[in-house]
Order: sequence, then structure tokens, then C-alpha cells
Amino acid sequence: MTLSAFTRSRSGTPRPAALRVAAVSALAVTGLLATTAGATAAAPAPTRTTAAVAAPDIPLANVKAHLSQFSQIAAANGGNRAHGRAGYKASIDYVKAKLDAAGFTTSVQTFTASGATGYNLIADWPGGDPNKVLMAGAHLDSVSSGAGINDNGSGSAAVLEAALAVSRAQLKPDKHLRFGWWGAEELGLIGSKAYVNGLPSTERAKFAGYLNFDMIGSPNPGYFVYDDDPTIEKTFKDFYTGLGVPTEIETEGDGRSDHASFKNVGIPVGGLFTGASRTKSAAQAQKWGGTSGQAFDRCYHSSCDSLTNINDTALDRNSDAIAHALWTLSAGGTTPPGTDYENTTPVAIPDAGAAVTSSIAVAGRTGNAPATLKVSVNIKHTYRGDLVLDLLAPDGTAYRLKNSGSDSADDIVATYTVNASSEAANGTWKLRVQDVAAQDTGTLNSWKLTF
Ligand code: DTR
Ligand code: CA
Ligand code: ZN
Ligand code: ZN
Repeated sequence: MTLSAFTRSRSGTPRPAALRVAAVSALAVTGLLATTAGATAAAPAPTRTTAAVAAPDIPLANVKAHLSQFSQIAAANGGNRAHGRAGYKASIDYVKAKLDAAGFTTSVQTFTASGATGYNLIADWPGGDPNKVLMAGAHLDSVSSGAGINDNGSGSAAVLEAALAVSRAQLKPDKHLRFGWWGAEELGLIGSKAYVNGLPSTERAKFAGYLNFDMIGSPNPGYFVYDDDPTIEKTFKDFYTGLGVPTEIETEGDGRSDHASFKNVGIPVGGLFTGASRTKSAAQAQKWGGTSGQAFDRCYHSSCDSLTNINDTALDRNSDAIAHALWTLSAGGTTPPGTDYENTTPVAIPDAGAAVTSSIAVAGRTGNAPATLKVSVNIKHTYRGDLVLDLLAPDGTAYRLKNSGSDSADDIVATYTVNASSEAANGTWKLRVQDVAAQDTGTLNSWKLTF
């Protein structure tokens, strides 16, 4: 479907300008598009809205600072952070000190493996429904041959920084947030098994989910999402869709990391992975970049798994994905969600220019959006016929709200009804606005979703 761009003539009769082809995503809407308000209605009154809280960006520099600490710890302790070695306990002490200072309730659980004492670090963020626990974790131990910066300093550092972001935000999620750093994963998931097996069944039943992050900064990265639980999987996939980064299902992971300890007792699990010793295919290199025919991590379980063995882009994206999943999945449950979600931040609309977007993060809802999702829009403009409006669902599906045309009236204050019943309600929805004809311009004042 192409849009023809019209330059506006004062008579209001459009003269087709050179065609401007605007690719419009396939419309998933089946009718039910209707404007239900005239242009003269007053702007909708501000409404009470459930806090639609988007996750913060996780600063890559902070994550890498933790990796530097892990590297220094290994260097000061025989070159590794392996189970039973001083470097592992020093890693636990480093992470614990950061969390204690940030207001977490921490505890260190000990266990024995291969004749040596092992340690798990558990950190609880005070608040939330104690009967709905969302946990994120990573194994903190390395193999004995090296510092284990990608495996698994990357997951440990990213989970730590996401936890610190929860503290900085003083997040008050509906669910109770818990974080874990596991010992002796490299010996066979020993630490996480000790933790889960030590939980009474009544405590296990309180888990809404466990998110695992083991190797998320591989130097020749792939973007793999665990497919064990559909809701968790979709949360991560929607995040990457928002970045325009394709993902693949993690196929070598079953039983290969700490999520297996939780899955084995029936807890929903998910996670992210950037690859280990398997080789990146040509097709994967085509979509992700990097080097085909080369391992995702050539230093897997080797002494060269050092600070240089990290892809910053992958680590940054996955750190942000962790925060997105925590914010999204920890909402919902006890406090019933509101029906209205509004963004009142003005966005200037460039005259005959690129489209602009405004986002609303919806969380805490269950199931899909309704067949009569209301989209209320308030735009100040001197020639509304210039404007094309689309609603973008969290998975990127576009729903056309308004085409351009010869309507020379000012402003858009309207509510559109969209059949969004095939879209998950939770996630980041966007309003896309484009001014496709020269001369007049305006500003998006606010927009609102009503479920
Ligand atoms: N067992 C992990 C590395 C690993 C291998 N395959 C997967 C799949 C999913 C997560 C992790 C892994 C380790 O060596 O720590
Ligand atoms: Ca970031
Ligand atoms: Zn490993
Ligand atoms: Zn690992």
C-alpha cells in the first residue's frame, strides 16, 4: 500500500505531488477503525492512570565496571574465580557489598561441592507481594582456567546492575523481586540446585518465574532467547523487536545452565544467551553481523575469557533487556491495573518530514488487548489533512488510525477504536505521527490508550 504525498493548495484541493512511497506495515486491523469525536471537542481531561513505568536504560559503563572488578579479583587470586577458590568468595563479597549499600536484604547460603565450600548470594528487594516472587539470576563462578568474564561475569554484572537500577528507581513492583548469584554452576549447576532443593514446596509455589543470564556478552554474539515459558519468551522477543534485532530460540540450553534447576521443579523460566563454542552460521552472520564459521565465544572456558572477550553492544542490549523484563514481569498481580494509560509529553511533528513516535509502556495486565481498544489523540496542527497516524503494538504490528487527505481543518482531538485482540496487552505501545505535506505543522500534545 503506498501513500501519495499531497502538497496542500490553499483551495484545499490537493494537487498530487511526486508520489512519496511510504511503506505501511500490513494492517492487522479488521474494520472497527472509526473516529468517534469531532475536531471541536475539548482535550480529554487528564485521567488517573496506572503508572505505566518503562524500564530505565542500564548504563553499559556500570556493567563493565563490575567486569573490571571481577577481572581484578581473578588477577589477585590465582587467575580465576572458580568454585572453592579465593577468587570466587571475593566475587561474592564484591557483589554483596554493592547490594547491601543499595538497600537489598542479602543472605549467603553455603553448600559443599567437590570437598570445598560453595556460596550462593541471595538478594531480596523489600516490598511487593511475597506470594508472587520474580527472580533473576546468574552463576558467578568461572572455570579454573581463567577469569570467566563472559562466562559468566557478563550475566553476573548485568543482573547486579539491573538490581542496582531497581534501587536507584526505588521501584515498587506488584511482585516481590529477588536476585541470585550461584556458585559451582560449572561443576553441574550445584549452587542453584542446592538453593531450589532447599526451598520448601510452599516457597517454590510462590515463584512467578526465574530469569537466567549465562553468557550474554559473547564476542561474536548471537541473540538467543530461551523458549521454556511463552510469556517470558515474548517479553524478551518484544524487547528485541523494539530494537529491530532478530532473535533465535536458544536450542542448546536445556539443562545447560541454572534455569534448569528451577524448571525441574515446575517454576516458569526464561533467559538470554549470546552463544558459546558453537559456530555462527553464514545466515546468522547475515542477520547479526560478526564472523560466520567462527564460534560465538572462541574463549569459552579458556584463559582468554578476559575483559577483551566481550562484545559491548550485545552486553548493553542484554543488560537493557534484563531491566525491561524485570519491570514488565514484576508488574501486575495484586493491584488491579487501571484502564487508561496516557503519555502527555509533547512531541514536535516535523513539517513534511520523518515520522515521530510517542511510547506508552503497559504492564500488569493479563492476556491480550481488547477488540475495542480506544486510542485518544490530541494534536495541535494547522492542517490536519497533512497527518498520517498509526498505532504500533508492542510486537511492531501497525494499525492505521488516519490517512492523509484534504481535510484543511485544524487540530486532531479524536478517539479511534482498534481491534487489537490479537496483541498482548503488556509491552510498549507507540503512536506514530507523520506530516506528509509541506507548509503546515504541529505538535502531538498527548495520547491515551483505554483498555
Ligand atoms: N553451561 C554454560 C554455557 C552454556 C552452554 N549452552 C548454554 C545454553 C544456555 C545457557 C548457557 C549455556 C556454562 O558453561 O556456564
Ligand atoms: Ca543501555
Ligand atoms: Zn561455563
Ligand atoms: Zn556459564
